[in-house]
Amino acid sequence: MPSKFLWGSATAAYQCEGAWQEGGKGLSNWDAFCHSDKNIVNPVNADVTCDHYHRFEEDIRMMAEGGQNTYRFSIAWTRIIPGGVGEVNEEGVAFYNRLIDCCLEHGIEPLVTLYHYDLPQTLFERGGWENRETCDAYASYAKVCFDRFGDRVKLWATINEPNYETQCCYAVGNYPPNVQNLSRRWCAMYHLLLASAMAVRIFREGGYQGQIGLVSDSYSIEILEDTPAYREAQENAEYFYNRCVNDTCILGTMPQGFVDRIVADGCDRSYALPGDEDIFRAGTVDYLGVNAYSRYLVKPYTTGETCLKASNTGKKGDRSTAVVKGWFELDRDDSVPKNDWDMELYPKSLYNLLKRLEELYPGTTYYITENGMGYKDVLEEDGTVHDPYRIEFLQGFVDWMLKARDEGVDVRGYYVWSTMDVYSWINGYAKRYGLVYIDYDHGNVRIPKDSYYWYRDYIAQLEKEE
Ligand code: BGP
Repeated sequence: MPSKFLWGSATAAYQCEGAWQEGGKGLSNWDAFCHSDKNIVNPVNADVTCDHYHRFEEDIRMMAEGGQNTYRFSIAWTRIIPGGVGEVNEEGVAFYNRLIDCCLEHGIEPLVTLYHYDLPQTLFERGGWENRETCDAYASYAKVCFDRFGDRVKLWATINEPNYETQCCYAVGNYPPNVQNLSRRWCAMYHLLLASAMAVRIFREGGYQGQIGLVSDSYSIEILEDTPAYREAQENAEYFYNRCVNDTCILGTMPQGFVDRIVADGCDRSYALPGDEDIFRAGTVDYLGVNAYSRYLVKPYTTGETCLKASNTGKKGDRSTAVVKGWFELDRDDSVPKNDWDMELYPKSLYNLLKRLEELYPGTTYYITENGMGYKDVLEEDGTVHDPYRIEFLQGFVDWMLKARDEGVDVRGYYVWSTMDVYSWINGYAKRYGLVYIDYDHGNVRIPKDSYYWYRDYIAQLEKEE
């Protein structure tokens, strides 16, 4: 187990690997979606993207040279078991063996996510996460990964963002299968959480060494007025965005306050079977991975049907909004700066969140598994990329994270999203998060941004002080 604080960065398979039809890989739901006529917001795909599949050695070398000692990446299920269930694809196993070995050769601790949005298309066509069979398929796939990579990987994440993924897939409807139906969303989320618990149980029963957690997009839920109605909206939103996931994987039971609310909405919970409680209880995590981008500002529900909208165009005025009937609405504070995708730039949100998590789940271990800022970065003629806005953003989050740690929250690592520029779901390639710029038009050349050097120097400085 790493004893040092981990400083690194993160990616996900679909977003960075490319090589979508190489190495015996099967088709994923994102391959299919991005090639379909439903992909209308930014109709591009990640067939090649930054070509990490062929260039990971260069990327990992740059991470090491940038002072990073950990890399969070995800395994594409479709490379390991191309059909979702059945035959293991040895070429896929070999690829991740090379990737893991390369990390270790560079002194980089791998944190491996087993599932980050890309589901085998075969399973997607059978109902995806709405179908309980996907949980069993996932559990078998997880076991293959533990068996093949567990001798070297000591940090695992079961699932990336059960909240955000299902919100996009089944509430906003901008990710496949492009549905707007909260009951279906809760069913898919339930299965994601159950699958995670199954994998944790296999991990423990198999005696694999290391830590296993779940990565949760979690938010500081804030209000602008301190009234009973606002506080109630805040409580509802906390169930809606955070506690449905975090209580379940940390405490081993779905919170009653959440279950009561969705049942009151008429949600049919026949998918919750006897015996599941035992699986959840046996599947609690060693740590919570926190993907921290911003807070949610909420106010009391007023009127209208449930409607969630994400800002995906990068155009000013394209706003993220949410009305959840009977629960809350999103509020807005125009005095807080936002990026072109309507995301608040509010670093203190991480401190507020960690303090709140510590109240709810005292003594839990955390890794900040993602934190980053999307921006339309510019490559200058002299081949440099100046991103002072990102440095300011990241520095702010890191400072607030360290303050929470100094006050006793057990945070053990921090990952910038993303290691280099990658495909951004729905948003395409204009929205860049990387510490390293990818020149997509000129052979995917890698160009460290100012933030890359800032991060390198910052880590070195901290290590000197220790
Ligand atoms: C998280 C995802 C990442 C990444 C990031 C940035 O929700 O786990 O995969 O994409 O958000 O989001 P986006 O690319 O939508 O701007």
